[in-house]
Amino acid sequence: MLNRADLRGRIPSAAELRATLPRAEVDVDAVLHQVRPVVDAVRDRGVEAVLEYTERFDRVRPGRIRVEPAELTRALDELDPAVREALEESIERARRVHADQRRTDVTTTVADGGTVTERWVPVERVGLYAPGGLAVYPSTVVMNVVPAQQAGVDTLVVCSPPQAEFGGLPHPTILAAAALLGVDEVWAVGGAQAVALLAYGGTDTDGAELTPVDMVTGPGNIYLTAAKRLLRGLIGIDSEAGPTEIAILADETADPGHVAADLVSQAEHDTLAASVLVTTSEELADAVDAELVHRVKQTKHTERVTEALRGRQSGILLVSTVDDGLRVVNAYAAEHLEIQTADAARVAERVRNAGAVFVGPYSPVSLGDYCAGSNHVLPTGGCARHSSGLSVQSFLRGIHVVSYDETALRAVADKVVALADAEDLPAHGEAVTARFGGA
Ligand code: HSO
Ligand code: ZN
Repeated sequence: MLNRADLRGRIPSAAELRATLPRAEVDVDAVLHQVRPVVDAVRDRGVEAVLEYTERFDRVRPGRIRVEPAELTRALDELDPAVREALEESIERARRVHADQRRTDVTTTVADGGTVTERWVPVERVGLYAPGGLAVYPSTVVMNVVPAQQAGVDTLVVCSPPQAEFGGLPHPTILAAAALLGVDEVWAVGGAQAVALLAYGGTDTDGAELTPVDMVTGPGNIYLTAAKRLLRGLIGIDSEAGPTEIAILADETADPGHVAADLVSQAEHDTLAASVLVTTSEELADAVDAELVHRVKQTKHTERVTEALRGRQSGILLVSTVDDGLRVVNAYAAEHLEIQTADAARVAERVRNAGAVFVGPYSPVSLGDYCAGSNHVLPTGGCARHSSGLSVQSFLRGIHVVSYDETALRAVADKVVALADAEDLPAHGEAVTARFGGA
């Protein structure tokens, strides 16, 4: 049921690969003109504008949008105990991995009396967007909040769209996840208006204040992404998340049932999701295809999965050797890459471009989505060639602290002057020589 391309016997160029396996395209620029008035209205009229857009887009008009602490507690009390336990496990594992990402300040003595210290300072206020509607992902709340908390971010604000069926509150699982994580500032606001409110701040109908944040992370639809693009600079943003992708590099030792199950698992997210199998074995390809037919029939979201698997962005690529397969997956730079080959750990060491790598038959992507301890906010659309997933580092800034004494400055003064003169910026040099009796 997947498209197939035969690349055996020749190594495709990167351009050829891109043509063979096109990526789903989401044209964010096309909606910027629709989003700009929303952002401007929230900047100019605050919560009043937020409520108007909420009524229009979410078809609900909450009396106030700041969620009361009691509502968070209630959502947690009413959470299914099995889900609570699973979320607790997910949080605990993610905390362990992300705690190890914390950075320590480093001081380098550059010259006698001259040091540069790199101080790692967390962002002060961060807004996290949690979508509502079809994609209610408490796991994504975990994956955004945990690294921010481990980085030492002072204040986290969660925004999630109000839902008419929950009395104008965000989805209760989102509230419960926030409560479990110890986030107590939650606002019932969604879409572009949420990003604008986070960026500009505002006052609720009952006087509660949302102080502007420094950075906004979290996934959302094209309008949310457009708002982030418009506000980038005023606020920091995470990378733009496109449709999810799974690539599997497999040889004849892989279990076709597992491979098919994993391809379906990510196709379930979105009709534009990409499920790609790169394999040296035609028998495996045939067996996976046969398994897919059964699985797709049985799975809950048959239509969505079928559309994703049949899309131009999904397919099977046959390659001659695992080495060629590595070339292909490195060129593709998938958000998620599974290695299901003999000696998978050795093959995985040679992966250069991927958001996250899942090694061997017992490390499926869905483990990473929830409970591996790794982060599931990962670069899509080939951005894994130059970017990493969300981590503690995403919420830190490295500030260079320069401290030279008189002797150290004097020792290097002529070099500063030479470079300043070479750039025709003599006042730069004079700022140094002025300290030593010069002009
Ligand atoms: N696979 C998605 C994350 C996710 N999966 C959330 C389930 N819930 C993008 O990495
Ligand atoms: Zn997923």
